[in-house]
Amino acid sequence: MRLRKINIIRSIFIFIVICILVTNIKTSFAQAKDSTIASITSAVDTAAAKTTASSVDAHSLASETLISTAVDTSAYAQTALLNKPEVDKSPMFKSASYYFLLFFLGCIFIGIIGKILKVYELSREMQGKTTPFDWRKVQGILFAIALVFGLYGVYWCYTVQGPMGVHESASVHGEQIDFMFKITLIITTIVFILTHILLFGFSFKYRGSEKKKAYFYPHNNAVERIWTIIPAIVLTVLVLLGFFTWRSITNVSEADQKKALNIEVIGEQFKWNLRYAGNDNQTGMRNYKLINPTNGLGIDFKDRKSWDDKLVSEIVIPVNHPIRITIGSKDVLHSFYLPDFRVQMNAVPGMPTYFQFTPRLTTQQMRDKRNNQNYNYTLLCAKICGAGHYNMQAKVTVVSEKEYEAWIAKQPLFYNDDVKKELQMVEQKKAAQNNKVALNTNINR
Ligand SMILES: [Cu+2]
Repeated sequence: MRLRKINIIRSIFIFIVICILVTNIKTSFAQAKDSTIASITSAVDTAAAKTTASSVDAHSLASETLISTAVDTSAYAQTALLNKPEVDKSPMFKSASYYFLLFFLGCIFIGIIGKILKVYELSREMQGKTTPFDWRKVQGILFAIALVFGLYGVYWCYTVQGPMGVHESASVHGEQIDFMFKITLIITTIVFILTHILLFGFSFKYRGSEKKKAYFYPHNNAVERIWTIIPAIVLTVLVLLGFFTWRSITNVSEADQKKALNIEVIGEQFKWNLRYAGNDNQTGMRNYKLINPTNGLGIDFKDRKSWDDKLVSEIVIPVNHPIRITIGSKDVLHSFYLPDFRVQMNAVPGMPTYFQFTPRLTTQQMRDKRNNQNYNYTLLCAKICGAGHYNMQAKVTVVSEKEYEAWIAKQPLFYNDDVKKELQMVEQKKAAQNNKVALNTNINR
């Protein structure tokens, strides 16, 4: 009975493996086909780009490292096509079943080696010879190797990956967040190194052998206290530090809110809509029912506050001036993310969120600090919101107060005569349609 059960389970398992194999082969074929098509297309595109590139000043386009919002997406696509011929990366992306199979094959390989060694040992035992492998010794040595590799890994992360990590914060509150990160990193590094040495070092030093006998040591209250109380204190300190830091960043008094420059940022698949509040420093109301091709954000123009609002394609903000961002979304969850300023807040449909921060370094100052005259601050989306998520970005420039004033004065009002006319036409159309419907229903009665 038991044997039958095992046989059934084995057959089901083999069936699943065969199914995965078949699907994997199919997807591999499809990928191969896609990559051939992609490489042909990219080859054709590159050839076309080469012919047109001579007429375009390619150098000036290359210096444009970031093009903001979907308004410029088509231009961006063209720029990318002209300057950077698409590298065919399709063979790099494999399906999940590929990695599952790879793991499965690895396990089988290790299993087979193990079985061969076992058979070898058994045959030696049958011949009355001792086994050549002392597994306890082998495992002890493996622990020692893990100890050395683990410690080298820490060194490698700090020396190679460290410099690639986050650089100086460009906002005032960002320094508090960086301090928290550093404290957490120092504590966790010390704990990791100590526990790593103890865990693997002891496993190596006290590895089993014929000569040693283990000492039975089931419990020690003092040790239990030490490894419970110390982590509890450390974690409490870290959590409280995080809690108070976050409160100090997000709990802004009403007086301080009034001092800030108001900007509204609305996420949409796949662009950021940016609205400046104008002279009154208050953005007008929005209503999703008012959304139409002319009024993509559904701004309510009955609200006078909206009359001086300005829709722009990039964020320009004055240095050392508090900025208050009202964040929203038209469709799915997005996340307003300014890595340089340590600002991140979800953009939630139907629920405005806020983030107030003060930039402390202008774009030029950051360029000088980073020794890169092409560096730009960037607004990104930190939620995987769909296929075009990667391109949901906008340029952010921090300038002096004077430069900001000059820039904002140049930006046109959204509620201009053309928009007024278009909106009037939309209203008239709606009214005419409503009248028609009312007339039809009356006739039908
Ligand atoms: Cu997004």
